[in-house]
Amino acid sequence: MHDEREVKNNREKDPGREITNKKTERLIEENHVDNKDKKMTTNQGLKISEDEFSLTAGDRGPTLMEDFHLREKITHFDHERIPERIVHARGTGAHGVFRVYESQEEFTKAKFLCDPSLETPVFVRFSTVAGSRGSADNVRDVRGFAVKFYTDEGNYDLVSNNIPVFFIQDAVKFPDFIHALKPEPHTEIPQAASAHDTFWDFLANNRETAHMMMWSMSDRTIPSSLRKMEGFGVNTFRWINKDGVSHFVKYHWKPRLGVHSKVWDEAQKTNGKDPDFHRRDLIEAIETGNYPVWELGVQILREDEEFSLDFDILDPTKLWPEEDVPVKIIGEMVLNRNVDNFFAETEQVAFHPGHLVPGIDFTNDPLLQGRLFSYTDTQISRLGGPNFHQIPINRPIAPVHNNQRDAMHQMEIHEGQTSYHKNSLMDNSPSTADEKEGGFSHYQEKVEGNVIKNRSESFKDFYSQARMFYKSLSPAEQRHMKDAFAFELMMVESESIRQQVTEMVAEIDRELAGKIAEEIGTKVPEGIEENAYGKISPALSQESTPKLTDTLKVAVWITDGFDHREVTEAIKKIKDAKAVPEIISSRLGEIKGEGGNLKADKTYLNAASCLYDAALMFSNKAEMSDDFRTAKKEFASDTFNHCKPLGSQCPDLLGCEEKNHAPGVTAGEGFSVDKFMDDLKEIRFFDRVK
Ligand code: HDE
Repeated sequence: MHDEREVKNNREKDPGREITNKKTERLIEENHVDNKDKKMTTNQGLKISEDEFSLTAGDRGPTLMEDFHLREKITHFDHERIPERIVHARGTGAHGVFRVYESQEEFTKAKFLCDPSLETPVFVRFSTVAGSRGSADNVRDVRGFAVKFYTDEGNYDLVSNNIPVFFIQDAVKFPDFIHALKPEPHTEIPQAASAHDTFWDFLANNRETAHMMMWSMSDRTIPSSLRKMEGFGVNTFRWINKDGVSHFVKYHWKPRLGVHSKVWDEAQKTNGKDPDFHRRDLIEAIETGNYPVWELGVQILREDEEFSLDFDILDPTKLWPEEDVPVKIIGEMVLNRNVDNFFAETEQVAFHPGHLVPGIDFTNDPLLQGRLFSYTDTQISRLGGPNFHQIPINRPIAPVHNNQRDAMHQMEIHEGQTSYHKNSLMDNSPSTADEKEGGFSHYQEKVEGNVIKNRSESFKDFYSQARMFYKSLSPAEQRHMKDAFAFELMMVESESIRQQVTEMVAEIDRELAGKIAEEIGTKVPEGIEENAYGKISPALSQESTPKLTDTLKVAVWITDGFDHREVTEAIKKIKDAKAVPEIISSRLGEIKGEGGNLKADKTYLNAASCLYDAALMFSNKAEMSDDFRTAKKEFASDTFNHCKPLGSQCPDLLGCEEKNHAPGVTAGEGFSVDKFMDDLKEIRFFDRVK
């Protein structure tokens, strides 16, 4: 509403840019440039007297080469773009802080995980995987969830996704997988979508993808907000305590607001109405002081428990069921500051799963090992050379001293005669640090075996956990998954691929395969036996997730002549529930009510149901255009079909009386704002639409 808006437009009062930490203070002190009230200069610091006209010989004569300002300005512009990320090109970032609740010294010596008094600055970048930098936010895709901790012992990067498993087991297949996922090479179609032949061809012919295929077709790949996604480290990591004892670790980020998703029709419409939906949602939440919060959780296994589960814990296509290995919540991350410059911060940030601190180490997970090579390598071409760690957003707050020198874009001036180890001229500086002094030492794992190019037998059960995931979902989630499969496969042109995928799904669940087959014209052949795995993991369903009304966006429709007391009371109730009302009407500006006026935030032309979490629609008191009526009906109908809470004073917006009494609807005669507020607490009514 207006008060929040005014805050938003006033940078001085914007809490989203006020809050600082050790890292952002440094960025502000050392790197921020403020142009306000300054004179314009060239890049050499020369003041410029004219920036509208090039230097020409005579009024209408030729432009002169000696106009160095023109040349410098255009040259810089010509080189403004850098290559986008090979994957995860589309993203958005924010600053924040992390704090551990209590010392984890029993498991790790990482200082930021052992000292609850320490506030560790973080930078987080969320992303989609497949699309280009300018693609839409609400595509069906895995989301990246990369966290850089600026610890006193150096940067630690936890480069996670919003899904706990991955498509492949070995990094050598990553280029193949990404080639299949990205737009097809002969047409560069489709953008940011997996619904095409090569993606599904890859899945059907690389069956290790079965588990992740199910997650991709689940509601997780159409999150309702970046603030409502879980994060998972995916790979199995290792923690080492000060006595050198190692544990296996899986990371989880749990959002305070719970895990929530859009429905597919809503996601597609959102891409049209607001392709920047997710980044806008995150920026606005931080700007209005609604800082997103996640808790960090870990699943921990002792070394002697390595073989205690019914799958290989080094296999990144497997998750550790929370019911078997509980998630221990150890700390909290709050995102409380938006970036000041998207390119300098979000685009140039460089994550790497190999950025470690003492107390954290790798395992032999073959996917992880391949990742360790890839990330630095790709930064070199993306960020123009090996000095990308000197770009402000990437600089650690811990001091950096070594003998690495020169290269493109070197920003440091290293003093002295020596740049080698060992030396006597500089007293052997910089010197190495032993463990007591904070030096990193690799975990001394005992390894033996023959050199082979093969995969362990223990990685070869592709279907059991895929089945467990499907069977753990609620009926509504299962229905959404079936619909997702059907949609994606309808977009696949090759009948053979559609058939192959149907057979692959039948290995997981014959009934699901049958339902999909019915919609896409394929058959489930006799002889395919579905997997017999019977385990269920209730934690995998989103149904039992926390449901909070905080920050839910509620569309409040009014027209001239509205009852001021009635509407303001409703708005107060929405605000009391910590939700965010926005007034929609026929025009911007003051809407004249009985007993007082209210300002409209949006009109029927630039508001759409897919951009809101619920709608409360008061009757039209004034004569309205046909366009307005149509838009209002469409808004109500989408709110209904997307299973969101709906309150409508008019009895006929939904087109039939039966719908007025559907779950989560209060409309017509029985219309009640209190009932609407109760419905809001449920967030969605998925069983409303079958
Ligand atoms: Fe990545 N991944 N990845 N990945 N990944 C990149 O690095 C790679 C994998 C993830 O916001 C790239 O800087 C390989 C799993 C995120 O900047 C690249 C393999 C997980 C981001 C790369 C994987 C991820 C990336 C592209 C398989 C979840 C975005 C740009 C062996 C745990 C980070 C870049 C950001 C980015 C390689 C698999 C997460 C090409 C080779 C599993 C969140 O280096």
